Amino acid sequence: MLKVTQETVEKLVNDGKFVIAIGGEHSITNGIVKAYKKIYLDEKFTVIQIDAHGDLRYEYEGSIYNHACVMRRIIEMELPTIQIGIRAICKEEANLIKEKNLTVFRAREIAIQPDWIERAIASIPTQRVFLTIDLDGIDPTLIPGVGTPEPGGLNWYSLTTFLRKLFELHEVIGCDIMELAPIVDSVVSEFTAAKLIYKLIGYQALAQGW
Ligand SMILES: [Mn+2]
Repeated sequence: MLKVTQETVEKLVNDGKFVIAIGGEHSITNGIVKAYKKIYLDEKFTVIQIDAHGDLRYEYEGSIYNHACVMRRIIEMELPTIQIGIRAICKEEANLIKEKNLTVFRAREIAIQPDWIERAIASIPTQRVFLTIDLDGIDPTLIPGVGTPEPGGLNWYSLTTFLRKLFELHEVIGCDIMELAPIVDSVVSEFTAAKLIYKLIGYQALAQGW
């Protein structure tokens, strides 16, 4: 499945499309990022992850392609990462963050330090970025329909202000929005996710002068 995802994204990007992938289990991001890694070869890009969880475990529930491992696979691809909105990590992940000196903007820090946006933008080491949004990074009162909700998280204006700046100041080569798990009799999560995609299209259009 990851291979098919990779080939599909590669084809779309090579056709000149700007891809916004939607899902789905967060491990899908592995296939998508591999496509960009192949297209951009040795030109580095940073993977910016908005997420409640570190997703840095080596393996989870018997698979190295579990949603809890997606960023570990990306670090193995030797791409720089910035993690934003994190508020749930295990010991293994905390150790890896220390050992590899990974850049993490925790949800609590985001809530109380409004200058996090400037600091996060300034911490990006490359001009090109790939953006992966796990919807559980956002406050679950805005998007309750996710697989693993966590209290806290980014609010709408904090998130969109950051994203707007990111698209303005960096070249976003692609993005994905993952982990939507609809709730019966509510469209709040789907609507917010759709609105977020609409925003991303707008930011890219502004940045690229479409
Ligand atoms: Mn995730």
